[in-house]
Amino acid sequence: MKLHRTVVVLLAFAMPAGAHHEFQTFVQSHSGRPVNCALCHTSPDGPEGTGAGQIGSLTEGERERLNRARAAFEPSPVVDSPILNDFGNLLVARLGKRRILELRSKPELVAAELGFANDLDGDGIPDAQEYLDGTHPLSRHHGAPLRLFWHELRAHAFQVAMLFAATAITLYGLISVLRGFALRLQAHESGDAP
Ligand SMILES: [Ca+2]
Repeated sequence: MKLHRTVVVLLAFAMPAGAHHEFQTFVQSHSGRPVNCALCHTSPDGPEGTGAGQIGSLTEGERERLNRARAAFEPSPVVDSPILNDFGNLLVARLGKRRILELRSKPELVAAELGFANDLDGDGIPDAQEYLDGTHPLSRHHGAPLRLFWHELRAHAFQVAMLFAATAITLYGLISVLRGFALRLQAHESGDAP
C-alpha cells in the first residue's frame, strides 16, 4: 500500500499539471451537456498556456501557491491553487490529490465522495449534483431547469402561497359579483326587480 502511494505521488509530480480530461469526458457523457475546463480550472482552456489563470502567466507568489496545492496529496482544510477555481480547489481539499488521481479511472465516484453538502453558488443545487448534471457549480444561474425551479419555489414558498390566496380571494369576489348581477337580471326579467 505504501509503495502504491509512493508511486502515485511520484507520478503526480512527474506529470504536467494538465487538466484531467477523464472527468470532463464523464460529465459530458453522463449529463449530455458540453463542459469545458472551466468546470474546475480558472481558465476555460485548461491550465497549460500563458493566458489568464494559466501556468505560463503565474507570478512568483502564485507559483508558490501552485506548488503548495500540488503537494496536497491528502485532504486538507484549504487548497488555494491559482490554476483552479473554487470548485476545483474544493475537490482537492476534500478528496486530496492522491484520490483525485485514482478517480481518473472512476470519475463517476467523484460526486458521492465529495458529498452533497456544499453549494458554492448558493443556487440550491449541491456542487456534487451540478458535477453530475454538467452545470456550473459556480454560477447560480446555471443549473438543471427543474431543480432551479423547485429551489426557487421552496425559497419563495410564502410569497407564492400569498399570491395564490390573493388570487383565490379575488376570484371568489368576482364570482360573487357576477352571481349578484345574474340574480338581479333574473329578478328583472321575471318582473320582481325593485
Ligand atoms: Ca449550486
